[in-house]
Amino acid sequence: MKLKSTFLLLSLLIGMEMFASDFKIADPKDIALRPIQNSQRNILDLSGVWKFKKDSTNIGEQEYWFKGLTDYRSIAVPGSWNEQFSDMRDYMDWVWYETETYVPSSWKGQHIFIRVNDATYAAKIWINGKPVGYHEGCHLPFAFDISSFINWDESNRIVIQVENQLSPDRVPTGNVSGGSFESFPKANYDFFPYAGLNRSVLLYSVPTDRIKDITVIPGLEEKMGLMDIVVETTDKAAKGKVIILGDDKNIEAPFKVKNGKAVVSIKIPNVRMWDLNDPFLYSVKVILGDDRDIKDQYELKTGVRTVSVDDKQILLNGKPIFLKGFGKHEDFPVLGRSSSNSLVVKDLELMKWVGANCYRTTHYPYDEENYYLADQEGFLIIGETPGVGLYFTGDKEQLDKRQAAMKRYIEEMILRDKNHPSIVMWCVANEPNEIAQLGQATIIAKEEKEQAYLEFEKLFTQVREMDKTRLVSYVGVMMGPTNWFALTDVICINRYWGWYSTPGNIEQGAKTISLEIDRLHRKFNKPVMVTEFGADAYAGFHSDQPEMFTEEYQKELIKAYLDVADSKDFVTGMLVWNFADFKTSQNLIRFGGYNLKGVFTRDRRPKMAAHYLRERWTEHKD
Ligand code: BDP
Repeated sequence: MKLKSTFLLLSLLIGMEMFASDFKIADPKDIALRPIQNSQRNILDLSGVWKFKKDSTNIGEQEYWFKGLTDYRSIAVPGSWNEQFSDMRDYMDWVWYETETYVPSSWKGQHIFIRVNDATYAAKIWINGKPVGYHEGCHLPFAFDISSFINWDESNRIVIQVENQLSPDRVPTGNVSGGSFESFPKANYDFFPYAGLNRSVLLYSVPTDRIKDITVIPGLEEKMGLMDIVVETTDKAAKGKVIILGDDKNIEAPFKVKNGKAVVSIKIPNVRMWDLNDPFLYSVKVILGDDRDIKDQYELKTGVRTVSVDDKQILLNGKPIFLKGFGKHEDFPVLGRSSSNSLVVKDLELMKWVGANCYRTTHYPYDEENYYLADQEGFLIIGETPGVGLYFTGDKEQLDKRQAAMKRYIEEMILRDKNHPSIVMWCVANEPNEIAQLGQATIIAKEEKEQAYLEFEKLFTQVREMDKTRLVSYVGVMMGPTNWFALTDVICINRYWGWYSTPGNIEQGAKTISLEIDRLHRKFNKPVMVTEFGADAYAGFHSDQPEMFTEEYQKELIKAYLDVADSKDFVTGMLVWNFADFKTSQNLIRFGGYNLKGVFTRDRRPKMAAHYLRERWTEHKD
């Protein structure tokens, strides 16, 4: 009896110790450099089929599931669990993933990290039964140094717990009372809240004295290209050099690290600019140490280009550029929101096929491969945070949590994506509003409106402090506050006149958008972009006269908006909503659980509108 109670007490204590043990919070700085393979650095991609178990009562931690799953099923990583298991389509609570791997013995002596490229929404990691770290937030990577957790010469168990509870204190928001989208699952946005390890999980090794971050700040003086290269290292007082290679150039500049940082300014005579017709990339190689003793090295490719605005246009390398393209989603049958290089390539090929030159990463940062491809292929990207369904009034505690999430997202996104020439503008948020209920802002007091503006302004300030080389905007919703455009470089609006408002009447819709953008331009004297416009079209559905939900109506509405844009010299871009049909939560206005505003179907077949855009945009190509 005594023995039994001592045993119970002991296991309780061990248990308490386990629960109380600290999960480190991920440090955004650890994701700044994408893992690469070279002679100092290694990668092991853990993509494959993992063990998986649902934990609807959140009992797993108490039952030590981190020591190994029993009664599990198999799941593909990367992948969204909602697509792989029909019985878990709408499930958003806790699940557990497990895999095992050896770590190559050649990595001994280095620092070993785990990098999860996306766990939507919150994740905890255990290695070999020991708690490692915690991260909250979707669509962006996080990493932990796991060197001290590794078992050498034997298999290592990696367990990750993930949950995707939809909540008003998270971003994107969910379960918002009075929110705009009455849907199931109750996300406060229409794309399906796909959950899980949607992108790859990697192990990688780096030297102890290493490069932690490289920021390349491009500029131009006459024909002289400028690159300010900021190198951050773990080694407080090291030396090294930067080599710029490309276009018959081989420019070397030494540096000395002070307090973990060095700034190298490089001039490139007769620079070859990164442009849409010639997306030339220089190779920037940073070497830490000297030729006899290279401690670490990292090579990235980036371009020299400038982005600016005047009162009417966006200028790329000083020349006006019209942004034509789409908002899209990471979305495909079976894959859900998980990454696939085939899809990344296919989508860019189709966008080029219709003559587009730009897309916005609606409504979250995409898998990194998208940006590398756009750099190489000469395509423009507006990089968006996961800030969708944001509002800035109501419960203060929830607002503070959302603001903290946004702050982290902005930091993670810019750290990860800052060196891509393809990204010309950051989009701080999609359709933020003063209040959760669309169009109800009149019910809040003037002070509350001012307070909401100040909160939103904080996000802009953060972006501008972190990156002074790109344009910054947000995308405004119909009936949302327009005074917030004071913060932006470009006025970006999503408009559905002729669809949600004045439905069926394209002519009226075109008149309204025309008047509205005239008014906005007069008020702010900034270039205007319509970042969303479009209509649902059920592929194969036709009518002689354009009628809602037919391919004809979609095409005619897109045409009418593009005609309006062509008639105004201050419209600097038009992005059709959407590139392809995509899965949504179930909702009265989402037939079959799909948003059908794609000009391609979900499996990437062109509707009439795609053919129309191809005619119009390839002809208009300069
Ligand atoms: C816009 C949202 C977008 C939706 C779109 C629509 O930004 O995410 O999918 O409406 O209703 O307001 O199709």
